[in-house]
Amino acid sequence: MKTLTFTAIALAAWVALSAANAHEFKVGAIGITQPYARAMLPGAKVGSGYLTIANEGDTSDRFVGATSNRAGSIQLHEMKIDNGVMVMRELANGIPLPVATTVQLKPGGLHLMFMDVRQPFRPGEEIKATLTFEKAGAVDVRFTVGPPSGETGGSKRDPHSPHADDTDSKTAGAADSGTDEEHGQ
Ligand SMILES: [Cu+2]
Repeated sequence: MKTLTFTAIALAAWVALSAANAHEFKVGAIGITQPYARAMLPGAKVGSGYLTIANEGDTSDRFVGATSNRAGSIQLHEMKIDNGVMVMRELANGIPLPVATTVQLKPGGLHLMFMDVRQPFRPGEEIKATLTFEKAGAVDVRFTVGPPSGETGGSKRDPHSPHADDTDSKTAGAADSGTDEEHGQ
């Protein structure tokens, strides 16, 4: 009797745990967890989005693109340190998803770039988007809008707003720097 109760509790706990770990979105062998985007400043035209992609299939796949009614286009970007300088580039060939790997798009690394955004993302909003994978196909997801950049600290030098420092110094550090977030290459 005691054992049975224990088993029931363990099972309940396990079910709760697997629900928490479950992928929020799935297409074929591709599981997508926790898509989130950053809130944007008023007037900003470019927003960034992040998510975790797991390939649980037995063939490699590739994340090739995304679309959203909230953006003119969405680019796949990579940010990395090159010769001590943070640089960003568009990944025209998409992001490879080898067999049995999980790829994280996160601040400071791979990310989605929402271009030509007409209505800046606000905290708490959900941004609908469609992600496309070379083999698995397309899947609709929702990006939850979290706080603006800097939530983990250390993002002061985000190259998405390369002119932020200039703007700040010219306007003597006004609260709303209204960066135009120029996004060359
Ligand atoms: Cu970018």
